Amino acid sequence: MLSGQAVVKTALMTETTAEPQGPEKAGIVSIVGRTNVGKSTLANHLLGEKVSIVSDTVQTTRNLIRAILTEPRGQIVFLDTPGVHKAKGDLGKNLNKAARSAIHGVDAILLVVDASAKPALEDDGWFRRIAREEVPCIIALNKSDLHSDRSADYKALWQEICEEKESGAVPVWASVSALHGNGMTALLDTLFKNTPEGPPLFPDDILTDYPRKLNMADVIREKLVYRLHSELPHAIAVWIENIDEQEKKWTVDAIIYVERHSQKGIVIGEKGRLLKWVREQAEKELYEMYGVRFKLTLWVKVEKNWRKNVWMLKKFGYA
Ligand SMILES: Nc1nc2c(ncn2[C@@H]2O[C@H](COP(=O)(O)OP(=O)(O)OP(=O)(O)O)[C@@H](O)[C@H]2O)c(=O)[nH]1
Ligand SMILES: [Mg+2]
Repeated sequence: MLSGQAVVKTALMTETTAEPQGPEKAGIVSIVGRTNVGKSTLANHLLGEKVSIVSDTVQTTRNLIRAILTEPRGQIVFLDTPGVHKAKGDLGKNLNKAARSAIHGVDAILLVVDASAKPALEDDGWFRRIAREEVPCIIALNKSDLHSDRSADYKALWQEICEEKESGAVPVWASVSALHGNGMTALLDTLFKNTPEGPPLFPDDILTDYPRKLNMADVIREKLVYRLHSELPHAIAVWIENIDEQEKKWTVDAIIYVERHSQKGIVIGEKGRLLKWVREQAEKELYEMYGVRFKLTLWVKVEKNWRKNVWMLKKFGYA
């Protein structure tokens, strides 16, 4: 539950190796990489709680989301970022820019790659970007549960780029499966080793400072994206218009923005079936997250070219 921390902490403490308690530690770790490599899945697993939505569509994450892990040995504030990909429009370009600048002013960089596939152009870009960074870099070779292991290709690429850039940077390589949780203990130990001394940055009972309205909108978008294909997931934005918090039930009005009338029909589905499924799934997940029943009302609105409209992008926090 996002508001109830006790469960989360117990789960995490059994998973991590107990270290003798030393001085207080606190730091910010930026989780970066190309789109779809599993950054949000990893952030959620490191935290033991879902704070960031996940899908197999590109640029699922559209905002910078802080995932705050507090343990007896210290606090790490993970920054989940949008995945970089070849962007055509303003939305994609803005998200790429936000992700690229998220490596500045942090204590360590956690670059995630999909080690089950060959390095892509965007991986090359990230390697070049971090090769001369002064902060510690950890490269998570994710999706280790899948059979094809291309880790050696990533290590060779790193070598090549460092030679070209005359950099002696040596990252820590960590083989993980964010989906199944393999390699998490070792990864967390490495991250805490690279965390500077200092008092916590957030109170110890906070998992994220991501605004509730944005989180609720993301949960609805995640369910939509799960059912929609092709270009449609990119043409969708969700906005929470109103929340009425009663003790036993929260009544929420949400607007689903699409760009064309034809898309509106697809989102609603035959006899409203798709929208009904989305509503039910989102209500269920929000109940699990917030521990209170939800009554969602979903409206679908056409907003032509919202992805090019700077005001709309600002409204959603995408610019
Ligand atoms: N097999 C396998 N799949 C994974 C693993 N980690 C993530 N995935 C899947 O990869 C897809 C993308 O995961 P996300 O966590 O949304 O990836 P992301 O890097 O945050 O993507 P963007 O937000 O678009 O940048 C989802 O279908 C995940 O279930 C893993 O360790 N193994
Ligand atoms: Mg993501």
